[in-house]
Amino acid sequence: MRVFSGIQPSGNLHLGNYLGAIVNFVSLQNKAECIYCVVDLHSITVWQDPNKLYKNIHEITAGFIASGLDPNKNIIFNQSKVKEHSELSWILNCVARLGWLNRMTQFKEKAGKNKENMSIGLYTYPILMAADILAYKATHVPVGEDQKQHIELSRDIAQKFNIDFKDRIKSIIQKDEFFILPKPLINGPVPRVMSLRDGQKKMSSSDLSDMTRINILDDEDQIYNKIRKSKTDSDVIPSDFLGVDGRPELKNLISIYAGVSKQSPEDVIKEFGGEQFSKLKKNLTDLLISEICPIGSEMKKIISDPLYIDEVLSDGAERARTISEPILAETKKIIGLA
Ligand code: AQP
Repeated sequence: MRVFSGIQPSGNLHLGNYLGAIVNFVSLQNKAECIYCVVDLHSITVWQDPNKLYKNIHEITAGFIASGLDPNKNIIFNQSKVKEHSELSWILNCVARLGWLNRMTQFKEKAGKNKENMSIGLYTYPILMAADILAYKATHVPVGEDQKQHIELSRDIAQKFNIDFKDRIKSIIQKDEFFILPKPLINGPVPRVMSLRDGQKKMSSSDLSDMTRINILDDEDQIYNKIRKSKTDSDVIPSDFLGVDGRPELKNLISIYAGVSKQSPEDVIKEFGGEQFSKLKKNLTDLLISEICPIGSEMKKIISDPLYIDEVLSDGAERARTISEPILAETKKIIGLA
């Protein structure tokens, strides 16, 4: 079992990243060989302030370590330090089909009506993601639910490569398949955390309003304010989970509460059934402060030691390259470039 996953350094590491992905990263480190990447090349598919990007790369790295990832046990690095990602991405651009990319819903959602003005990188983002995973022949990819379609695309690309170059693969490595078809692991405590201001939209680092998300670096007052002002409706809380249907903001708060307290949403609903939102919000605030603030404090400590973070990233990149270099070299041989 080899695990690969990444987080963009687009600023504001948030509760969605934590509950959808990072909690799972931490539990996998004792079960598998894990490679965790700060995907900086992905982040520049939308504008990033160059004065802040390197600081954001440091922040995500600090977030990984503060959440419990051991940089000795896991490979932690930033994507742009390992050139195999970009090189394999170009090769996979030539394997993937336009029709496959046209079906990617994340591009449609992000581009909206403005797609002519989006970067080409944003459109081809899922192919770089396939290269990230396939460059390590990762078997499992822990992600939030929003990335499911991209992992399916990675599988399609791997499969097409294996079919297109079947005879070469057989003669060069004496196997039927070269790339492994990666499996998504969408089993974090909350696979899709929604915005605090709109229960139909996912919590995201790129949302212009900071009130939509809990950042891992938020202090107690910020968490208190954001939960207090989070959108709700005027009905009381039902006693049965079926009663949350059609009430996305309630469902989101209950799911977050359940994910952080390690209970089922059904048990949480029983606890708050018949109550006003104020009680749920108060208890959720206390719970989030006790879970998130210690990680945020640890993150700040790590951020204050940039030399240490640079060491972690360089060491990780070196270790990552020992895996991805030979895989890219074989890929080039198979397609006839070497
Ligand atoms: N709201 C979320 N709920 C559950 N999981 C989430 N993830 C992100 N948001 C949620 C998971 O976190 C990992 C890193 O994702 P990312 O860096 O793409 O996410 P982001 O910080 O939220 O970035 P943006 O700006 O919002 O980018 P897009 O819109 O491209 O995702 C992934 O495993 C992701 O599933």
